[in-house]
Parts: sequence; structure tokens; C-alpha cells
Amino acid sequence: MNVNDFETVEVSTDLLIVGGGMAACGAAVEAAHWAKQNGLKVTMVDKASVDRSGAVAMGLSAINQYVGLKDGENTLEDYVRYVKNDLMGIARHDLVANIARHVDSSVHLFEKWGLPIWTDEDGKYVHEGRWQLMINGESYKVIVAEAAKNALGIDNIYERIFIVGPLMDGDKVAGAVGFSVRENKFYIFKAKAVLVAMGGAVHVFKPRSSGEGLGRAWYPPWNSGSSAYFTIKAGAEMTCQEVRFIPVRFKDAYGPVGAWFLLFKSTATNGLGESYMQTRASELANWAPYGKVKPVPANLRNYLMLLDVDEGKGPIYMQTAEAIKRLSDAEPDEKLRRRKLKELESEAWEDFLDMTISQAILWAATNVAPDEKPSEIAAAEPYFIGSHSGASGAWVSGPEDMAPDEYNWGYCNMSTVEGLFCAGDASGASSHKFSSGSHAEGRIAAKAAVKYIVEKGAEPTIDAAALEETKQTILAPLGIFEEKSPLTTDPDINPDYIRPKMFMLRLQKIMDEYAGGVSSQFRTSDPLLKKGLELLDFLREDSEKLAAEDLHELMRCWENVHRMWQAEAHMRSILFRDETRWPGYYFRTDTPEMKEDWKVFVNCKYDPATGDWEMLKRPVIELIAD
Ligand code: SFD
Ligand code: AMP
Repeated sequence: MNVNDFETVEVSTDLLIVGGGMAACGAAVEAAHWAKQNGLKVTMVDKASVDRSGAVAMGLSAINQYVGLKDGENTLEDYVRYVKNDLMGIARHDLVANIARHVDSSVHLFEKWGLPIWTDEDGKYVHEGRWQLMINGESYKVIVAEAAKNALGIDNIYERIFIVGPLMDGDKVAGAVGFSVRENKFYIFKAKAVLVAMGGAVHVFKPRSSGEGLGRAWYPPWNSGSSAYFTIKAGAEMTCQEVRFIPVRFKDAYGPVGAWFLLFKSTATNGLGESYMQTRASELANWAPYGKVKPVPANLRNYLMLLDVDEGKGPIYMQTAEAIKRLSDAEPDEKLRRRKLKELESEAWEDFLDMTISQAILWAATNVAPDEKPSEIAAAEPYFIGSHSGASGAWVSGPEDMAPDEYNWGYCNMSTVEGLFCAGDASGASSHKFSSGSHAEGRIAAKAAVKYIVEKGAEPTIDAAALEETKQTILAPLGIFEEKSPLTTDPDINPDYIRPKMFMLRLQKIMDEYAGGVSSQFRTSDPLLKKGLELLDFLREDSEKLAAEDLHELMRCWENVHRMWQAEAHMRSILFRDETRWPGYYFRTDTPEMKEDWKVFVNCKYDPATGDWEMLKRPVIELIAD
């Protein structure tokens, strides 16, 4: 495919939102409001269709962040304590509190827009756990997208455009570049400010799924590290790149466990029927003070389970039948008890049908009736997701009224790069925002970005020659395939190029074996990481030989380049933090203990001019006491 066949489309706007997921849709609604008052243009670009893009594509069965501030259910301080404890002390209190004070209003908007939130006989929200609300959420994303589309107007939304990277005007962000995944079009978006919300990163590590199930993951595989790549390449300081998330999920189809643990109050046991949370409880003292908090941090819950797995005590089971029996037995009346049983059974299936349909299919395929027998659970492969129980993302400025000087350089949620804002999985150190908090953070960031444009926004100056070079680089894999593929009979085997799937498998193998993936039982060390980084260097060399047969494969090429950069930031950060702080997420075998002098943020920064990485420590400032 000749690169010269590509039409170049140029779009000029004031605020550019890249991504179309929860954070981006929140940003769209808020930005549209403030932009109208100031006569500004807002443009949103998604690589997919906003209606069903991002992590919420399949729907969700719960809203995991609802604070209930107005009803006095909880305080902001409660939420900050919960988050920082769950992350073993590493959290930006200012960012977490800022999202927590706005999240309820996002939830109320979802309800107003038509999302069914469960209520009890008194009309009160049904909680899954302290912070979580139950929803009938199969169409959650469609509902949230509709509001975003109405707010921005369809002409300002570009779908099926894959954003490759930032457009810069010196040190300042000036827009983004990408290509259509349907037509031969190269896109240049020029903007006065850019809000990055392209989600987290999946398939950086080898997944447990293989063979016929290859590609199946918990978080969506189409979240491929574009946020991290965009911010790293713009020169933004990144934070918590070592804080991956390993979710415990129903084995092989990745069904969520939250409803079982919190709503149904189920227990998990090893193959001998022992509850590892009880038999291993004494281990928690080694991770004080966080081993003592309630709930036990997610990584420590994982760790206790992994200790049993290490000793060959699997399979690990969610005792679904036991939980259902206990809940239905609590009903003394025989007829009501039978009805209760039916209700619980259908809630169990709906939990999966609302957000992880494949798990319901696997249950059906393997004759599982949750009220009759337990189901296997397992620790999944690592994900990079700043919005859940991981923390990776860009280092962003905090709210003026809460952030200490160290955390404040002007506009809220602006990265260390002028005009570059981040939200959702794209912003770090503010874990446990989930779908609702990501939406709220998108709103916060968009409001600040509009303020920035009004006060400081300037038309960007772009170097046309450099831009032409960028276009050639982005489209190069198409030319490589066209020129070199006739040289062999099998297009997969060619000494002159590497196809994106093979490239991804090679990346995953490096990460799995050297950076503490599933096959290494999440263990790594200084020598392993150094070897892994050496191998990653060779992979980077070969990234220039990626080949694409068509536009779809061109997207796959760049997705994997994005993953590779996320991988590098991750390995460098684990290497820098020479302690083990999150056993259950990863374990540094050479530094197996948590150290008080490492109660800091590990940040890193790539210098686009020199190609050098800088590792930094930033203080954890406790704004809210224990
Ligand atoms: O319980 C490009 N999440 C849950 N949150 C909840 O509130 N409740 C739950 O029940 C949740 N569960 C859950 C969750 C996620 C998944 C996959 C499952 C279950 C199975 C987490 C939330 O979904 C998550 O926190 C938010 O969605 C994060 O929001 P955001 O905006 O940061 O990411 P996104 O929604 O994935 O959107 C990303 C967008 O970027 C686009 N994109 N566009 C252009 N160019 C590129 N290069 C791009 N790369 C990506 C995407 O298309 C998308 O629009 S539970 O199991 O945890
Ligand atoms: P999950 O399905 O694992 O994504 O969990 C959904 C929500 O429940 C998240 O807010 C989790 O932090 C929380 N959660 C899951 N399991 C537990 C548990 N065993 N104890 C406390 N909170 C949990």
C-alpha cells in the first residue's frame, strides 16, 4: 500500500480529547458546558465506536465508587484512608479526595440518563459493598456515550481513528496524530490543549489464556497502552509505573469476584477446603501497618492465596454453593426460601452476563450450577490500570484547594507537560476510581483544560517537515509488508519483517519470564530485570521492522509499540524501587521486604530529545491521618 495514497486530514480545535471511554465521556460532557460559555471548540477522537468502546464495552454489574457524601454515608477522609491503605501507603491524597468529592454527582447523572441502579423497598441504593452499588449495567457505556455525543455534537466526534502519538510545539503539546482504521487517511489534530483518556494496558504480559482462548483477558485487550505511550513520548513525568494490578478472577474466563466476596459474602478456599485468609492470617503481620487494615489490601489477599498455590494446595475455589446456601437458609419460611434461592441464582448469572459474558458461557459449558458446586478462581496476569487497584499513569497536578506545593503546578490534572491533561487510567497515583471515578476525573480535567485554554491557550506552531517524517514513520509498516512479503511463500515467515502478533508474543515472553509474570509466579529480581531490559532493547530495534498487511494490522503494529513502552517504564520502575511493597502483585526476591525509606512515589521521565530515562523519588505527603 503506497504511503502517498493516503490523504492527510487536518483538524484544528481548541480542546482535543483522545479516547472515548468513561473518562473521555465525562470530559466531553463537562468540556462542552464550559466551552460553550467561552466560544471554544471541543473534539473527541476514539479508535473504536464510542457507544461500545473501552473497558465498559460489555457493560458492568456494579459501580465501584460511590461515596454517599450527601447522605452522610461516608466522608472524603474515609475514602482516602481506604485507598491509601489498599495501595500499601502509596496514593496521592489530594487526587483521591478530589475525585471522591465529585464522583457521586457522576453517578446521579448516570441514573438521570437512564442507567438502572438497584434500589431496595425504601428506594435506597443497594450496595454491593461499602463503596459499590449494584446496577443492571449491560448498556452502561451506551448510556454514558449518548450523553457525551449529545453534549459535543456528532460532528465533533471522530470514531475509528487510531491515535498514535502526540504532536508537539517545543515542550508544549500541540495535538495528536493518527490514522483511520477504515480508510486511507492520515489525521493531524491541532489543539491548544489535549486531554488523554485512552485507558490502560492489557497484553503487555503473557495472559493465562492460550491456544483456543488466546487473547481472552479480564481488562479489554483493546486498551493497549496508548495513554502511557502518548504521555511518555510527550516527555511527561510518569508515576507508579511499577504498580501493576493482578486481579483475582474466576479461572479461565476472568469473571469478576467482587459480587461474590462483598454481596454474597462468599469465602475462598484451597483444594483442601481451608480458607487461606484464615490459615495464613499471621503472614499479614509482616506487612504492617497495611497487613492490619480492613479490608485487607487487594495485593495481600492475592499473596495469601499465592502462598497456598506455591505449596501445591490448589485448586483455589470460590465457595459459591456455600454462600448461596447460607443466604437462602437465613430465610425461615420454606416458600420464601425457595424464592430467595432462585433470586440469588439469577443474580449470580446476571453478574457475569452484565460484564463478562464469557464466564457465563464457561459456566454453562462446564455444567456449573453456582448453588451446587464451587468454581475455580486464580490470580490473573498483570494489568496497567490506574483506575482500579493498580496506580500507574501520568503524574498530574492536584486541586488548588487541597494539593500541597509539591503536588501543584497550576491546572488540575495537567501533567508536567504544558497543556497535556490526563484522566482515568491515564492519570496515576489515584487508584480506585473505577468507572464512576474515571468519569468524574474526566469532568475535573476537562474543566481545568478549558480554563487553561481561556487563560493561556495559543495556536500551536507545527514543524511541517517533522510532521511529514512522522507520517512516513507511522505508515511505514504498510510499505514494508508490500515490498517484502512477495519474497517468501508464507507471509508470516520473512527475514525482513516481523508481524505485530509475533512481536506481541515476544514482548509477552520477555515480560512473563523476566518481569514477574504468571509463569514466574510474579517473582522478579535485579538481575532478571536487567536481562529483560536488554532483551527489550533488541525488541525495540526490531520494532522498526514491523509490517502490516492492511489498516487493521497497522493499528496492531502501533498498539504493540505502545505496549512495549509501557513495559519499559514498568521494568525500569520495579528495578528502581529496591524493596517488595506489593507482594501478590509482584515480589522482588532479592529485596523481599518492605522498607520505610521507600514510602515514596517512584516516578520516571523520558527525554524525547536525548532518549534518556530519568528515575525520580517524590514524597508521599499524608494529608489525611490514619
Ligand atoms: O468489578 C483509543 N471496571 C469496573 N468499574 C466499575 O465501576 N464497576 C465494575 O464493576 C468494574 N469492573 C470491571 C471494570 C472493567 C472491566 C473491563 C471489567 C469489569 C470486565 C473498571 C472501569 O471500567 C474502568 O475503571 C474505566 O472504564 C476506566 O476509564 P477510562 O476512560 O480510563 O478507560 P476506558 O473506559 O477503557 O476508555 C479508553 C478509551 O480509549 C480509546 N482508545 N482511542 C484512540 N486512539 C487510541 N490509540 C486508543 N486507545 C484506546 C478506547 O477505544 C476507549 O474509548 S470490576 O471487575 O472491576
Ligand atoms: P472486583 O470484582 O475484584 O473488581 O471487585 C469489585 C470491587 O470489590 C472493588 O472495589 C474491589 O476492591 C472490591 N473487592 C473485591 N474483593 C474484595 C474483598 N475480598 N474484600 C474487599 N473488597 C473487595
